[in-house]
Amino acid sequence: SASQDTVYQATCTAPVNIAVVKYWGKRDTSLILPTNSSLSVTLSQDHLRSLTTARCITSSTSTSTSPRDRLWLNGDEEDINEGGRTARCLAEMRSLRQKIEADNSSLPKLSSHPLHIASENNFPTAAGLASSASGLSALIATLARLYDLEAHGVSQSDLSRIARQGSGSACRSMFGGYVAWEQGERADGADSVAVEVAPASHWPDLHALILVVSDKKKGTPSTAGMQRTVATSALLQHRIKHVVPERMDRISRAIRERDFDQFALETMADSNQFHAVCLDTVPPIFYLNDVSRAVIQLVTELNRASGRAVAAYTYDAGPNAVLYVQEKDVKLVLDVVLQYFPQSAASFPDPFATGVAPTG
Ligand code: 2P0
Repeated sequence: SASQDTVYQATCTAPVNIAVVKYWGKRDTSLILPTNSSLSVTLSQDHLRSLTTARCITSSTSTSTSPRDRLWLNGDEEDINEGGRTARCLAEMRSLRQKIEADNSSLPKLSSHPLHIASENNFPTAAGLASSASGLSALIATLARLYDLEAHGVSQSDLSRIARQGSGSACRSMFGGYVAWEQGERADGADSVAVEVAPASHWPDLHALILVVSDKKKGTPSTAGMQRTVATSALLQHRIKHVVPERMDRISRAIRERDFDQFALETMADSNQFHAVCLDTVPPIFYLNDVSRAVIQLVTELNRASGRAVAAYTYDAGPNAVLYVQEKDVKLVLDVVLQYFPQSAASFPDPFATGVAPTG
């Protein structure tokens, strides 16, 4: 057959996203269904992205007796655990391809061959940024291209549903710009998908500054931390019922209207509440450190003295700050930050990585 000597290969990239309304809590840990909707800004791929290549091994002369899927992350081979998240994503993608092959007998039977996948990030792990979102998103985008799924009616939202099962926040990296992950109501997760709130071109004036406060690995992994919060925090129940739904509406409107003051207000309030929920967990989870808190005070004082929102801070499951800033204020904010936190080569080898947000 012709496929014997044909190499099927695809390469895609996917961006990092930083949530302004935080995802924290699952109602279904297996399907990765969240307890609340979330919303993120996609960062430019010039600075931060995952790049993934997938190859379908169709050779009939393979020396391996039981050919299997293989995965390399930043050059090192990783196990694909049976029943794990990666295995699940691969199975979902194969099953979509299988349906298309069943309806189009002329298509090569890629779904029955093993995959070799290599993925790398263009940002150092020292940046302290979660790479699971861009990594899992790049995996799904690459397999979708290899399997030619979009030409056969599979949408970005369909793909986000699969990326979600790799890592919750990954579903939001399937789009550029401003992206909501709608929590959905169904038990099977069919309506728990990412949707575009606005494309990157809608508000290109917004920049993200990443302040690396510490390059140490965080204490409590997100997956375990959020389950402890679901099990123990009364504040989380208040947040998901009475805070997030209205905040999703207000911040979506602020983005549509390019209202930076409102965007900043909601972003900082949501970061604060996420970390309050962590503190309300038993035993408590601490992600912010003294430097994180000093940055919060500095931004608060800068905004107060300016009589308007100049910068909006947000923190994920670690001490590093992301500041959202309008283009006209980038220089001012960097100057002020560097004045109060002079770079010290000894303690911070690469203290400031700046990303321009957002782009598709
Ligand atoms: C977010 N974080 O919305 C929140 C804010 C961290 C703080 O999504 O278990 O790696 O793989 O679904 O997506 C980190 O959690 O967790 C996260 P899993 P994930 O960006």
